[in-house]
Amino acid sequence: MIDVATLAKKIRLKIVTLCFQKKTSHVGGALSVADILAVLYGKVLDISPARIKDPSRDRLFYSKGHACTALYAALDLKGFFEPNALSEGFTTDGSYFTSHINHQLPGVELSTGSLGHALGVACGVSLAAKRRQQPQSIFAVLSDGELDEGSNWEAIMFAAHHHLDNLIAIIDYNKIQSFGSVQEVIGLEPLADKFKAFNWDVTEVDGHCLEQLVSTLSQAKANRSGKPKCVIAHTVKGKGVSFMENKLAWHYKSPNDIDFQAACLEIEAS
Ligand SMILES: Cc1ncc(C[n+]2csc(CCOP(=O)(O)OP(=O)(O)O)c2C)c(N)n1
Ligand SMILES: [Mg+2]
Repeated sequence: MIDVATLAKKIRLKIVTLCFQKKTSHVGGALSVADILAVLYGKVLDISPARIKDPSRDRLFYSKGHACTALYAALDLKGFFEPNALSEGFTTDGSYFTSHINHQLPGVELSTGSLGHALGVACGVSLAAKRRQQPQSIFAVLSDGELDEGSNWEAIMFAAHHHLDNLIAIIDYNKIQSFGSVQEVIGLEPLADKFKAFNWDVTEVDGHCLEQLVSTLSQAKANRSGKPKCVIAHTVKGKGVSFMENKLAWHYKSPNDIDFQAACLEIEAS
């Protein structure tokens, strides 16, 4: 089986390749979440293409649908798609590989892109699973800028009220949104205290340390303490490509020939 570090590297290579070939955006937010998805799909989630219809499998709700290349890459590497379907279909007219994730694809639970919706849906699914006494865990991956949406805070209250301890929210806290830093647009701090005040269990991790991610996410999955769990993953937008790291421009910019060659060399050498 492919190890998590190799999976993360392959996810990054696929992200930059898709964004280069199809001239699409959101490469920075896709690279920041690559390690989180590698750990989830490589070690933590009880999901496989063969078990898509199994009601007791885990669920991942990916709220930052604009950063679709990261999720598409992870699912592709885990065998959810036919060979070449992603590379040929991505953003092609009539294809389900749309530039914001699409639930018509195997492994994608919810079409997202309009930010602020996946956590609420994940809450409903978590509540249903508890009422049916199903064993699985429900994960929701959110971006930081997305927390400006009030719908998230309704979901955060709802989850604690219903003791949804089968729910794990992961915040990709890369500190940058589309037109400015999180701090400039709407500051989130003290973010951990906010979740704690809403009666969630909170853990903060380095979102690029694979060992920390494996142990934190596995523990969050195992711990059924009566509270929903939030993992605040401190990340770097553009992580893995030095000239994209912490650069606002790479929210929307698409790599040109030179950027693409340089990015691949760096990722391959990492
Ligand atoms: C409801 C809604 N408002 C605005 C947008 C436009 N938009 C696309 S990405 C984005 C913010 C990106 O920043 P962040 O949420 O932090 O994502 P990341 O840094 O992970 O890319 C915005 C405002 C949107 N997709 N949905
Ligand atoms: Mg962000």
